[in-house]
Amino acid sequence: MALERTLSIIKPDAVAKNVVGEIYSRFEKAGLKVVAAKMKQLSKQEAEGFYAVHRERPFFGALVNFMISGPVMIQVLEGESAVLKNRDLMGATNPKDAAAGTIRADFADSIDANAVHGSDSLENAAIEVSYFFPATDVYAR
Ligand code: RTP
Ligand code: MG
Repeated sequence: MALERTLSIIKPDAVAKNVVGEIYSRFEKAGLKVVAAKMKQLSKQEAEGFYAVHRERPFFGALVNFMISGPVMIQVLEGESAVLKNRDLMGATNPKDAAAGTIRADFADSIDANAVHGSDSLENAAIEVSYFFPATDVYAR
């Protein structure tokens, strides 16, 4: 087990549903600490850059449009095996496939409006954290 950091985004649908606190509570109960956070309305360019790995996929335009449809809550989570732990808390990409008790099972409406983003590897976590936060805005706790 190793102390890791991962990037989490509470997407526009979940911010609009007013469940930011509910989702933070799940992070905290699982032993993940919020070590950086900000609410932000992403520009089209920022959303396209963030999801650039998916730019050739058929759902890219819909994904970008959804991510800029309202403000998002962006946070860095720190803890033992934080990358995998956050992915477990999130559940499967499509809420129809998400296990009971996961964030997506409880709060997501569809594969597009699926409540949360989480880095999928330690390598991508480092890239994604630095995409949104300068090192001085991430607080060791
Ligand atoms: P995320 O990056 O947002 O944490 O989601 P993920 O790893 O579970 O899924 P990923 O494959 O990275 O896809 C990114 C987002 O694109 C949308 N998507 N739509 N229509 C489709 O087949 C499809 N596949 C993916 C989802 O909103 C997903 O969260
Ligand atoms: Mg992903």
